[in-house]
Amino acid sequence: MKKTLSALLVGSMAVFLAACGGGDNSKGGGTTDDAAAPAEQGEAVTIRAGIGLNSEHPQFKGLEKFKEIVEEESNGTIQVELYHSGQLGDDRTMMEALQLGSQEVTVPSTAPIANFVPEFAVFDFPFLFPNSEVADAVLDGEVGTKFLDMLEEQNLVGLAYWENGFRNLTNNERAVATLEDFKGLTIRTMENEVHLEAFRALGANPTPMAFTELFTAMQQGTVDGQENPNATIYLEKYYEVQSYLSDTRHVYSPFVFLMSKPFYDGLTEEQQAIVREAALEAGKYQRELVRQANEAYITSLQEEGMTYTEISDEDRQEMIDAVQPVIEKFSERVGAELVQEVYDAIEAAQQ
Ligand code: TK8
Repeated sequence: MKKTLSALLVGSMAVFLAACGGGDNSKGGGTTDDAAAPAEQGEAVTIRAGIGLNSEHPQFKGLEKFKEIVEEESNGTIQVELYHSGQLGDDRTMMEALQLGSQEVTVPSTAPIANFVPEFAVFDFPFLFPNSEVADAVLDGEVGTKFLDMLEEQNLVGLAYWENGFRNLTNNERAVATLEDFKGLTIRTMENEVHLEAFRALGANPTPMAFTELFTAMQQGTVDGQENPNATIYLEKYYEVQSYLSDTRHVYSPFVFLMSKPFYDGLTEEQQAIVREAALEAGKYQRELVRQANEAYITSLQEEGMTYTEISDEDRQEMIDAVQPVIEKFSERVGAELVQEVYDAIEAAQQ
């Protein structure tokens, strides 16, 4: 399928270039010393970008923006195909496909990335980022770049941070307002040890599960609840199977725009610059959309019948205290120095 497609694209490129009076569509490779426009270098390539969320989510809108920029800037020599709702698999499967070069782009949360690069666990420390602006400053700054660089060893290229957002708890048992209220709730978590242990420390009974299986698990009552940003809760229609929403904001979830390294390495330098720029540019747009959505859907979710519970500062502090041992344990695993760099960057961003 892929071969046929790219053969077709190369074919039509040859026709296009001949019509333009060009003629050199020799294979690009990693570098080129040809100063011609991108459309005249390298062979036409296709990026298949897949995510777990559906096509209404700002994450998909961000991918549409990425597609628009890339196809325009490359004069169509880079085509982008978009897949949503886990059409290409769950986060882990898609990341593995990127490693092998059988898929080009995916945009997972940092949580599943920690199974590939353990240091990423730090970004899922509960209550780490105070707000999105601080997260932007840290992730877009030196510290964030340092983590993106670690992905290369795993055959992945991290092009940009996007935003999933602050995660909130939903469940079917009770309005969760206090630490006590977590007790015994069976909560689906992402496949990440920090999340697992944090929910255990809060007194819940966490069950790690791929996102693609979550709706059915809630519907069938396999789990009492889950946690995700409001945009996901609303756009995935979790209100149809969940009654209570709590403003726990227990962790900020960054998204990372990942590209297959074998694919990236095969692009010309100009093509690499185009996808890099586009991932950042589309990310700015995506962050704006998702922030508005996460805020606006608080009302929408109540209109859909969910009971909304705010958490008092005092109760939140009890939750923060409860997960402290988990943060200490994983700080050791990540490396105290690296964790300190993250804390320092957070502090610097708040000045
Ligand atoms: C979508 C996931 C999802 C994440 C989760 O593929 O698994 O709960 O928040 O949005 O990345």
